[in-house]
Formats: sequence, C-alpha cells, structure tokens
Amino acid sequence: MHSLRRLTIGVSLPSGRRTLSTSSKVVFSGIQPTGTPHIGNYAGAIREWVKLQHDPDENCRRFFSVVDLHAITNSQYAPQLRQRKRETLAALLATGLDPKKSVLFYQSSVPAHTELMWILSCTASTGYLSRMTQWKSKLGLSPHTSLQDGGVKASLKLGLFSYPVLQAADILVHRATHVPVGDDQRQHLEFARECVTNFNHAYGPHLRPPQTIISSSRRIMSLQQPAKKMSKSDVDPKSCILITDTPEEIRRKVMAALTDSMNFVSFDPDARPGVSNLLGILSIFDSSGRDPAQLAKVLENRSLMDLKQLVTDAAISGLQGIRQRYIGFLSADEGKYIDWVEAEGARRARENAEETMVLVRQATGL
Ligand code: AQP
Repeated sequence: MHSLRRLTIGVSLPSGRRTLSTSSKVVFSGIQPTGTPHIGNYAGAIREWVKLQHDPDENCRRFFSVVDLHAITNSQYAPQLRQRKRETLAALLATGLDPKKSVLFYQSSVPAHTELMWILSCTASTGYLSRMTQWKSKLGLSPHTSLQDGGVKASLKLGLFSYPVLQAADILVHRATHVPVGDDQRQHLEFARECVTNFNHAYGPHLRPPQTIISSSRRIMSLQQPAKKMSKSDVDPKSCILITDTPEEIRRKVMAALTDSMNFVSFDPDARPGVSNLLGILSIFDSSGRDPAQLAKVLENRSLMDLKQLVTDAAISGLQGIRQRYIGFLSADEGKYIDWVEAEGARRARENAEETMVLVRQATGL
C-alpha cells in the first residue's frame, strides 16, 4: 500500500472547515445497472468490495455506486433502467455490502460526477481515448480500429467515447485512493491517473492519483462464446450465471456450456477456452483458493461431465443465500427500504463530492 502525503489545502469547505484532509483511505468502485450481476461481476468486483468492508482501518471510507449514467451509453428503456437500478442495489446488499459501512448510491444522484467530468474533459487527450479498447469492443470492432476507419465516426457516440473521462471523475470526485475492479478495467484506471496528471499540471496539485486493486480472479468468459467476456447485457441468457439464479438454472446453464470434443480436463485458455473458463469459474468458489491451472492438475483424470458437475455444485453452494436475500431486500418495507438506502447514500456522497468540487472550482476559476 502506498503512503499518502497529507495535503492541507486552505479553502472554505461546505462544512465550514478550511482544510481538506486527503490522507485517509477512500475506496470507490461502480457497477452498471445493465442487468442482474453475474459471477464475473461478483468475482471481479463485488466480492472484493465486500472484503474491503473488513478493513481494520477505522478511517477508511467506501463508496460503491450504481453507475446509471454509464449505462445510458447504450440506449436503455427508461422503466427498465429504473427497475434495474433498484435490483442492482438489492443485489449489492444481498452479497453483503452494508449501508452502515459503505456509501451506496446512484451515480446520477450526485451531479458533481458530471461537473467534474466536464472539467477533466477540458484537459483530457482524445488521442489517448481513441486508443482505448472499450468503445471498440462495445461496437464490436477490432482492438486495432482507429477513429479514421470507415464508418466509425458515424456509429461512435460521444458518450461512449468519453466514458473513461466520466469514470475518472467518479473516482477523483471522491478522492479515492483505492479502486477495486476487474482486470478489464485496468486501462481505464491508467487513464484516470493520466487525467490527474493533466489537471494538476494545468491547475496545481489538487487531485490525487488512485491505486487500482485488480481482483486475483481471472476474467470470466461467456458460457456460450468463451472468447467473449461474460456480460450482463448479453442477449443469450445461457451465456451468464447470475448471482440470483436458482440451483436449477445454474445446473442447466453449466450443463449447456460450450466446451470441446476432448474428454479430459486441462487448462489452456487459447486452445481450450470453454474448459478453461469452467476451471476459472470453479476457482472463484474454491475454498482452498486454487487457481484454474492448479485445479486442472488435480482434475486431469476426470471427464468434462465430472468437471461440469463440480462447477455446478461449487456455484450453487458459493451463491447460496444471495437469491433469498435479494428478494427480501427488494420487497423490504414495500420497496421503500432500497429507496431509503439510496437516498441516505446519495446524501453522503454529495457531501463528500462537494468538498472536492469547492477546491476544483476555485482552482479553475469557476
Ligand atoms: N466477465 C467478467 N469477469 C470479471 N470481471 C468482470 N466485470 C465485468 N465483467 C466481468 C467487472 O465487474 C465490474 C462491474 O462492471 P460494469 O457493470 O461496470 O461493466 P462491465 O465491465 O461492462 O460489465 P458487464 O457485465 O460486461 O456489463 P455490460 O454487459 O453492461 O457491458 C467491473 O469492475 C468489471 O471489471
């Protein structure tokens, strides 16, 4: 863990304090309400967030956001998005996030995220953004696509292109020191650090670069197309194991997972992506913490049917209880409990973000 200098900055803060303490540990991360979280979101992010609640550092503050502004970079049906935001929050609570220990809120409830995004956009490089892979993968383009390639400018919307700037603002507005994300977000975190460098170069050392905490679990791939990552918004329900699936749904999906014609177990993501992905899923729930290659060694004499059976049992037992708690949170106090958690989280997040914005507005002359 890197040691942070304590910066003392003399500005008027909303609380009346004249100093902004930047020495404590602040965790920030987010999830898009584009569907029910799957085991990739769980292993790559949410489970790490829950673990961070056990940090013995009493001053550590944690912010976890349902990032609805990011979700609209793909067009959404409004009533469905509203419902999914509540469901995502219920899923976070069901996995163990505790509103007494973590601030849980919808991104759009805190306008400072978009205000800082605009300010960061003014010093962010479009060249850097054009090299990022997410807008290409969301448009189904090769990672080598350039902005100049035919048809790109017509299909690429500004919101999707500038998504990493909003993500940087999400992190920096809360002065996050630690950002736990899945491996696929590594590039975006590098970009957030670049945003800090650009802003601080222009206006002084007001923003601090965050550290990335990458989950030790591998990227989980689609059960049906193991060359693609598992995604909430995948139209094929058989591609994902949702954290709220019933045991029967889990069994059916694992049994239908695409593998190959060699009836033995080995770990080779390039030659055997389907089998290797099943080992990756098994490793998420392995109580001894073995990685997929170690599990493959142990299972080298077993058939693919045995492997699928083991994955099914491990996922059912690893996700046990989440579905019941999820249903309970959604219906608690006739649905008002979720709204209360969000309203309280949003209030605390707005307060925290405003402290940064007072400084940023002053530094930029706004
Ligand atoms: N397949 C995955 N394996 C491991 N980690 C994953 N994450 C996402 N997919 C996988 C991690 O989950 C966190 C929240 O992701 P997100 O909702 O912000 O966006 P995403 O990465 O675009 O997730 P999806 O499921 O693929 O959603 P859609 O379909 O809407 O694009 C992140 O920390 C991410 O790393």
